[in-house]
Amino acid sequence: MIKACLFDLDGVIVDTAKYHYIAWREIAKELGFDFTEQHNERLKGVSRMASLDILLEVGGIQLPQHEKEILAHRKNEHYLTFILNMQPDEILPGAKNFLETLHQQGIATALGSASKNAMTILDRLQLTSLFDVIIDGNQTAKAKPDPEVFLKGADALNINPKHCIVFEDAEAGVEAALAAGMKCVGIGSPEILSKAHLVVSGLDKMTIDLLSKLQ
Ligand code: B16
Ligand code: MG
Repeated sequence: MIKACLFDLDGVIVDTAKYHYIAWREIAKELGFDFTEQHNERLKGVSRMASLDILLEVGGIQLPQHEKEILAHRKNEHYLTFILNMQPDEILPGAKNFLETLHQQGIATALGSASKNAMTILDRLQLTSLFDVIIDGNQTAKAKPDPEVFLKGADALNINPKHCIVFEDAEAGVEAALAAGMKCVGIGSPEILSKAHLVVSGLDKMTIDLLSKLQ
């Protein structure tokens, strides 16, 4: 029986990857190298500091920890200038509707995101009230594919993981859901998300009927 749905944020509810990309590209430019959209793919679902490590690897640069922290902070300041201007029309197709349907059906909802800016983003999109529980990068120590973020979500909802379904766009996120003992719906390409129990192109393709078939 499905009692809760847990959602990743970037790539499932909203596309923040494009803003992460502009901000990281600026940091790479300051450091003197190109950071392409293809490189950016490697940052999806990855924490801020781990993203910086990937960027520095691309540029072949090594820096001491305190300098890395300054760069990560600067990237975030730049990223926030975009995030603070986001509008509800940037919610990905079907996401709001599906969250509302779950509430009508009495199915609990949680956010499970690596982002430390998740609360700001949900507020800008006017979606905060549609989540019963929000677990983000401020409450987790271990990154996906570790199941921590989703287990904390289920725990806060007081629902057994076996009654939970996770919606994820990143391979590491799908692995985290499976490691948590949950079912997973992949959002995106079936080739990349082959470990998910079901893959759809977006939440606009999800229905309660499809959910119930996952039990
Ligand atoms: P922040 P998700 C992730 O969001 C992004 O996909 C990833 O690119 C980003 O580095 C990470 O959040 C941390 O974001 O710098 O805002 O803390 O997919 O886990 O919702
Ligand atoms: Mg994601």
